Amino acid sequence: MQTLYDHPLSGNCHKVRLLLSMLGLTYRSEFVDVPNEAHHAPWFGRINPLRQIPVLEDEGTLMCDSQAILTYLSHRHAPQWLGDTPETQGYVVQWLSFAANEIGNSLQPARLYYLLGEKVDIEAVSAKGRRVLEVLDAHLADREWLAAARPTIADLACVPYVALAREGHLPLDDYPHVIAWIARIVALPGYISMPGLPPMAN
Ligand SMILES: N[C@@H](CCC(=O)N[C@@H](CS)C(=O)NCC(=O)O)C(=O)O
Repeated sequence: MQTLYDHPLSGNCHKVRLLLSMLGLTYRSEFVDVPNEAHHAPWFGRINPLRQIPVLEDEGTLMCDSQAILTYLSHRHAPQWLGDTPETQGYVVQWLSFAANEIGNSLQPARLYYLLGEKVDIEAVSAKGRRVLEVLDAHLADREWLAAARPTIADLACVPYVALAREGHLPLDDYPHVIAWIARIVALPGYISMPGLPPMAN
């Protein structure tokens, strides 16, 4: 049984929950109360010295970082989620980096500022967030998925904080292609929601 060190409001954890659900993999969720500093306890430092969730524990393997966990799970269980040509595999990594860097430094901290009062330069991260949404909307204007002709882990890595952007006071109304892409992900078999995300399609 795999263990996911997890928090229900974490978009990074949700990337992993989405793939686990879409692959039909069972796991145990170990709640880490990050807003109340549980990740600074000594036991968690032994799980992840960076003191971040998500972490996946799988038969003695500890895997930190949501992008790395998506890659690991796909290699183990469903390589079609990694792209199947050199080009699409490169594009997948490009969008995983975008999720970790551009999204992780804009939409994610904007949300934390409004939800938890985290100290960030809200003007700067909001401007970056709008740029991220513009880039995504333009990219999705003439394609269904970010990196290939089918959904890949690139889509799962990017979607949570994009779909949660409204919680960071960055509404999606001006980004119709992003809205349509989110709807396509919601319609995928195994999609699961979290607070702030669209509910499962009927
Ligand atoms: N690059 C990491 C970022 C993970 C991350 O930012 N996790 C947050 C929760 S969503 C966290 O644990 N924050 C605690 C901290 O950094 O002190 C990933 O993609 O997993």
